[in-house]
Amino acid sequence: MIRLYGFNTQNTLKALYVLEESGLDFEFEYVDLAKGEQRSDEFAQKSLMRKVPLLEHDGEFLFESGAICRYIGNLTEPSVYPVDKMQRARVDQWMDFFSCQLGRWLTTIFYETVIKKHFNLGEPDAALVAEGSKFVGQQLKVLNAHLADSEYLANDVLSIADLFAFAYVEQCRAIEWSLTDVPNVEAWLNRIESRDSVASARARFPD
Ligand SMILES: N[C@@H](CCC(=O)N[C@@H](CS)C(=O)NCC(=O)O)C(=O)O
Repeated sequence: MIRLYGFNTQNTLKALYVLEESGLDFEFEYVDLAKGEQRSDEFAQKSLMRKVPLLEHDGEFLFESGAICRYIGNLTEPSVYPVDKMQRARVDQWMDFFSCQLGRWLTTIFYETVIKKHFNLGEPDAALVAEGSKFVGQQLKVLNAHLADSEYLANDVLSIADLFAFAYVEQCRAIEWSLTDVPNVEAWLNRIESRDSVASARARFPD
C-alpha cells in the first residue's frame, strides 16, 4: 500500500504529480499545516521531521520530496527515471538545479510574499525578495535557453525532473512573475500543466 501525506504546497505537489503520472495505486492523506496537524503525536510516530510530503509504502516511511520522487520513479517506467547512468544523472542534474537554485529562489519569494500574508506571519523581507528576484531572473533565462532545443528538461522525454520542476515554476503565477520574456519556459509550463496527472493531483485537495 502506498500513501502520500501532504499539503498543497510545492514540496507535496512534486511527489503527487510524480505519483499520479506513475499510474501506481495510492492514497492521499491531507495534512492540514494551517491546523498544525503535522505536529500531532500520531504524525510524529511516522516522521520525526514532522513535515510533508511523507511517503508510506508497505509500512516503511520516506521523507524529502526529491527522495520520494526518485523512489516512485524507480517503481515505474524506466523512461521517467532512466537506468542509463548519464541519462539518470541528467534527470538528477535538473532536479538539483531546481532544489538548490531556481526552485529554491522561487520558493523564497513565494514564502515571503504569499505564505507570510496568508498565515499572518509578518511583512515580506524586502532584501530577501530582491535577492531572490535577481537569481530567478538570471536562472529563468538559463532554463529558457535550454528549453529552446527540447520539450522536456532531460533526455528529450518526460521525466520526474519535469514534474518536480513544474511544482516550483507554477509558483510564478501566485507571485505574479510574468514568463512572457522566457517563452520556452512558458510553453514548457503549459505543456506539463496540460497532463492528466496534474489535473488529477489538483483534484486531490479539499476546496
Ligand atoms: N526539503 C523538504 C522540505 C519539507 C517541508 O519543508 N515541508 C513543509 C511544507 S512545504 C512543511 O511540512 N512544513 C511544516 C512545518 O515546518 O511545520 C522536502 O523537499 O520535502
